[in-house]
Amino acid sequence: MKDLNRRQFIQIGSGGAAAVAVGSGLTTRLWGLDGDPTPNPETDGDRVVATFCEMCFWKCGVLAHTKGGVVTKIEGNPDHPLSKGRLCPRGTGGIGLLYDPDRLRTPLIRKTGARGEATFVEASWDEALDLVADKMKAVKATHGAEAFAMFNHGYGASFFKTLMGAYGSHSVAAPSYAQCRGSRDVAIQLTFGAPIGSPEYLDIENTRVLTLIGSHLGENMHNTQVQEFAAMLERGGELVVVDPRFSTAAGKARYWLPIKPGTDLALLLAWAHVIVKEKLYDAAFVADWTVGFEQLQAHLADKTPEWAWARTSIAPERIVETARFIAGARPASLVHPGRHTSWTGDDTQRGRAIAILNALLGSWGRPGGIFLPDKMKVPATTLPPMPTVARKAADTPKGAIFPFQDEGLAHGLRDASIPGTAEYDIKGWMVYGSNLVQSLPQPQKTLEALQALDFVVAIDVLPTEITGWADVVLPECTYLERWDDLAITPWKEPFVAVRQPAVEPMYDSRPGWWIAKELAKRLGAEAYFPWETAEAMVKARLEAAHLDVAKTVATGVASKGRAPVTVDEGAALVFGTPSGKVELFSQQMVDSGLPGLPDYTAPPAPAPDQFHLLSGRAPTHTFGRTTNNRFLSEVYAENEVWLNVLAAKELGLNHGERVVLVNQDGKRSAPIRLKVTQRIRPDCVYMVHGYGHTDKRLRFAAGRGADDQELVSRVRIDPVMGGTGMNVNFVRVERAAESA
Ligand SMILES: Nc1nc2c(c(=O)[nH]1)N[C@H]1C(S)=C(S)[C@@H](COP(=O)(O)OP(=O)(O)OC[C@H]3O[C@@H](n4cnc5c(=O)[nH]c(N)nc54)[C@H](O)[C@@H]3O)O[C@H]1N2
Ligand SMILES: Nc1nc2c(c(=O)[nH]1)N[C@H]1C(S)=C(S)[C@@H](COP(=O)(O)OP(=O)(O)OC[C@H]3O[C@@H](n4cnc5c(=O)[nH]c(N)nc54)[C@H](O)[C@@H]3O)O[C@H]1N2
Ligand code: SF4
Ligand SMILES: [Mo]
Repeated sequence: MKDLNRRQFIQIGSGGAAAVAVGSGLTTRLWGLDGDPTPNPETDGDRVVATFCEMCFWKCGVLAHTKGGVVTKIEGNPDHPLSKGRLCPRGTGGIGLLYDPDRLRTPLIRKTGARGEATFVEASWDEALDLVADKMKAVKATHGAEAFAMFNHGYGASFFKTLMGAYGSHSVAAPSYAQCRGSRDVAIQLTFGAPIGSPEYLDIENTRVLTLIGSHLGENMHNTQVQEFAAMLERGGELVVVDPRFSTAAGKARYWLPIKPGTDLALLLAWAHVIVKEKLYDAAFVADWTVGFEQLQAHLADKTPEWAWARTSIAPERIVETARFIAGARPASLVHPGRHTSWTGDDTQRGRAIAILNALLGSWGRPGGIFLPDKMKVPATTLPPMPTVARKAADTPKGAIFPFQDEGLAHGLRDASIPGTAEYDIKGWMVYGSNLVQSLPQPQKTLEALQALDFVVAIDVLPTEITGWADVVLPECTYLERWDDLAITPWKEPFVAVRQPAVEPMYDSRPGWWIAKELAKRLGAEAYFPWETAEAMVKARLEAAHLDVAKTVATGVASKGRAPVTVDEGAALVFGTPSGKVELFSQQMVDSGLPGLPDYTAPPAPAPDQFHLLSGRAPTHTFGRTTNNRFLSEVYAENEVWLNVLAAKELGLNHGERVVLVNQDGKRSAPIRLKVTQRIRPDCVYMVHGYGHTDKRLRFAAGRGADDQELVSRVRIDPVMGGTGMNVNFVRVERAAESA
């Protein structure tokens, strides 16, 4: 298909309106229909709306400039603590989503053909909502409400969670738990008895030594962290990067440790060994605030740098040197807990080792470490009590228990939709803002489940793969066209932020609140949506919190200013663990039949002709969410697979040619361009996740690059919380047929 040029795109997107300007973090351009390339700050916007971003989940405050009913520019809100006036490129590129010519425009109903053949007809909202409600009632009557599952990602999901609760189902899960941050969250909770937060409570700007172990800040663009990271480096802060790949951050690091994938736990234990043996730890913090130091010391006795060397391939003297370097900066020495940590199945234990290191460094509650956030008090909305659900959720396999699982498992609900595998079968899905076909491992199971279900409804903004598998597609308007619930964020300066529309919903798309309330009406649950609009709800909540409604809506944010968030400022240390202390040794884990201290087990290894398959992020994209965004794709339109020069030479493959990856189970990727580089270990390949879209309605992204998920046919399950370790797949690299 011929790509639309920019001018056509703008014509389609804005219905011929005057001008669309995009200022990106990288370049600032104005694309006027009259061809005028000069931005004019005086006349750029005639209205500025303060709202928050949804291009990823960080929720930065944005100012959307509009003119003549068209969003012309998106900037960072200077009053918002997460953006401080700046956005990442994806945030500024939100215009490319709003005016994406491929947006879902009207409700769709599958009329003919099998599910997945995408033979839809346009429908009215009444028709579509009636059908969804009828199907939900039918599942409830025959199988129980809990046999209807909901998958979600993103802030707008809150209304649909309420809807599911009111309907009587607790079968609710997000891939952003078991496929993302769940293991890390549980590890921090087990050790410190407190959450790490999202946004994480990391005082990076004051850190003296930041250790990134598989956390690729700079490519992972979480705005506040990247800003603080830059400030920290400017101030002379130092960086230790542990990554099999020479990441953007590695380029700025004092030490880059190209670790063998899946062996982080060995390095973490060896670092702790050195820090304990050489008495480099914060002895006062350990004595006053931790339990289990003796057990830890005994556990670490044989985890020597030499022991770790054999496992990680990092030389012992490097391990000793970096341990001393890291400890030398304590307590302003932070080992970043990461975010996406569903890697090898021992991920909660890996997270525990990171938590233990931070405890040894005394960085909890200290400047440059992990701060103790404060939160604004906004009374919770009073709703009628939710109906109780008799059966436990079906998200774990028959008989299985993950003792510290504290959210739903998305892959588990998927598996339970394949008849006969769980305590009871899941029969219907509601999918909000989650492209399960690309985001869940073992995609063959996702397709199997999708074929077995009685009913699937997808609520989305774009025709991504999951919508092609639905029976009914409900087009939500984008975040720039709707009110959502207040964001109440615990932070250094606690704040509440308002999401409100910059422009009216385009086409026949509707806000999530309206969709959820209309469904609730049809399901006899309207009492759970007591306001006419989300706007009325937001304003009522602001009033209940005694905040100035007009001012908060105008500025997009209300804060009560900085609270004491470190011990040095007078904040108190409180640990919500059973012992009330930091649990270096975890009795709770032992009581659940798990090791009380992180035990290293060797990860599965590739065959001699295979490579570890690793994935990550591109700075200008939020995985598959933005790969159809024409503005953002100007920078990185297609992913590539990184392969070390030596390996490429051995295979006779050249930079730039197309290859296919074939995994241990014979699964093949789409053709993908080869990037031959010295910046990765010779036993690994790396690609950015979120490419290789297959739905042709994504006219820009379809067929560009490859989807790593097609190669994730194996997982290793984390016994602590049920997460899916996905970095246990190995691939061969073959020349693609067409370029052979
Ligand atoms: N192989 C592999 N798998 C992974 C990862 C990986 O790196 N590799 N990463 C994992 C991680 S870290 C995560 S967090 C998960 C995320 O995976 P998902 O839960 O699937 O989340 P997204 O990819 O953000 O979902 C994108 C969907 O939301 C839609 N959308 C965007 N904005 C809106 C909106 O305002 N309203 C509605 N209704 N829909 C909207 C998009 O069009 C798209 O269909 O994937 C995980 N899966
Ligand atoms: N621009 C942008 N930013 C994003 C996102 C996005 O899509 N785009 N997504 C957001 C989301 S939802 C999440 S969860 C985060 C994810 O971002 P991160 O928390 O940083 O996690 P990953 O993407 O898993 O990290 C990938 C890095 O780990 C390295 N790695 C792979 N295997 C190993 C290993 O065994 N050991 C070590 N030490 N390193 C290894 C890879 O080479 C890569 O550099 O990013 C967030 N920020
Ligand atoms: S980090 Fe970027 S994409 Fe995410 S909310 Fe902030 S500006 Fe938006
Ligand atoms: Mo994530």
